[in-house]
Amino acid sequence: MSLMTSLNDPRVLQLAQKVYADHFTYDPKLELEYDDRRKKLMYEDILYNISFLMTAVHLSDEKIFTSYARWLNELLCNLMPDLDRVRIMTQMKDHYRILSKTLKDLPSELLNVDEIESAQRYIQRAIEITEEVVTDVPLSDQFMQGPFSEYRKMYLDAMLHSNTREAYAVISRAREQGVSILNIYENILNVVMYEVGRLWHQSKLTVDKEHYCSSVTQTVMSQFYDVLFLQPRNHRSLICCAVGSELHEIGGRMLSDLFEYDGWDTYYLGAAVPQKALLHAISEHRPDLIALSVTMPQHLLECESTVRAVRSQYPEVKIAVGGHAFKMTNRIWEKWPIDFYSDTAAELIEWSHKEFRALKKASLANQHD
Ligand code: B12
Repeated sequence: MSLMTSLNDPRVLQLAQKVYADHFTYDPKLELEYDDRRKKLMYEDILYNISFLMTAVHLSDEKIFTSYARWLNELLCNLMPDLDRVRIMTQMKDHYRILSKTLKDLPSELLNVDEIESAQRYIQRAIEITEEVVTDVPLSDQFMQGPFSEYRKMYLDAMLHSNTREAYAVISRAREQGVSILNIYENILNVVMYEVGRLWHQSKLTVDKEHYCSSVTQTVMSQFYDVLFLQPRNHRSLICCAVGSELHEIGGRMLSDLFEYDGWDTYYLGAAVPQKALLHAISEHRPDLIALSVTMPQHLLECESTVRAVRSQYPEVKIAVGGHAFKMTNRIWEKWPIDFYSDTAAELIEWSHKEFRALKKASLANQHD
């Protein structure tokens, strides 16, 4: 009896047809996700998979099959960027399980007991590898290196596996192990979110996963609210918001939280705040400082207009701007009537200490004159 390694072998074709049909019965969602072209490719991939498995079994070399499993998974992630990596992992694991079940029913003249046993072992190993490679995406040096990189990896890994509890737990552990809120925000959550953006840009992450990571990060940040609002007050107040139709709101929230932790009374207005609404909030709260956050460059014009409106109506209020969009400009903020620009919330806090100490000194000196 010839070995079942050829793609044209009628026994391989029969096996592939059964695995293919069983998979659609097992997972009806595939019908929605796979058009005719994808179905054809899926069938071909099943044929290849069986052929690789049989080759590995006959040569007693597990790696032939498992390295192919790794390669195939990556290929599918690149070919189907509309599907989440976890969804592709699930499809592949289902495929291996269905293949495993189908092999068990094969007549013994096709594969002997030892061969079946090896095939099952290789399939099991392919399932494990498929689980591992969900997070097997090229990560940037900035993400991988330096302090807190272990926390970053664990946090991202949990989110890529859609494991909200674990993501929350990683940050709780960091907190218990003495990592400061500032470091958790700036050097763990912030850097991970930038990595999320990079992975999305490279089609390694779907839009729904990007939304999920944002939502998890906001939930995780809320675990600090017990201490944030219990700090001694410094009698300064801040309004922060994202301008225009800007939907990116995590940077502004982080900044507000860190100011709250520094003793300020903060009013975070969130994303997409109309200029009129901001001006109204200023008239109500009379803040010492406003911080405007911009992520997408197309909202910079609106930001400039807001800066000028605040400056003319409330000349005494200090204005700071920041966010990802400014990094993509030729220092545009230098042309605007603002008091401070920085890349990070921490630098603004540091600046505010000096600035408001100097203002306090000046006002005390005036009182004595
Ligand atoms: C999460 C995210 C989203 C979420 C936002 C959810 C939410 N509730 O906020 C969603 C899914 C909605 C989204 C949508 C979009 N996004 Co988006 N998104 C991101 C992502 C991955 C992370 C943003 C983030 O939270 N970062 C973490 C925070 C903490 O960082 P930060 O905002 O920069 O803030 C820090 C500092 O800048 C500073 N800071 C912030 N504000 C201020 C203010 C002051 C005064 C100071 C001093 C400091 C300061 O303090 C913070 C801590 O240090 C980024 C990647 C990235 N590079 O940022 C892409 C990214 C910004 N998005 C991008 C794009 C293209 C989009 C979309 C067009 C399409 C899409 N699906 O992604 C839409 C547009 C939405 C819109 N109309 O605004 C691109 C922008 C590319 C470009 N050249 O402009 C990025 C860079 C992804 C990428 N790598 O390509 N996105």
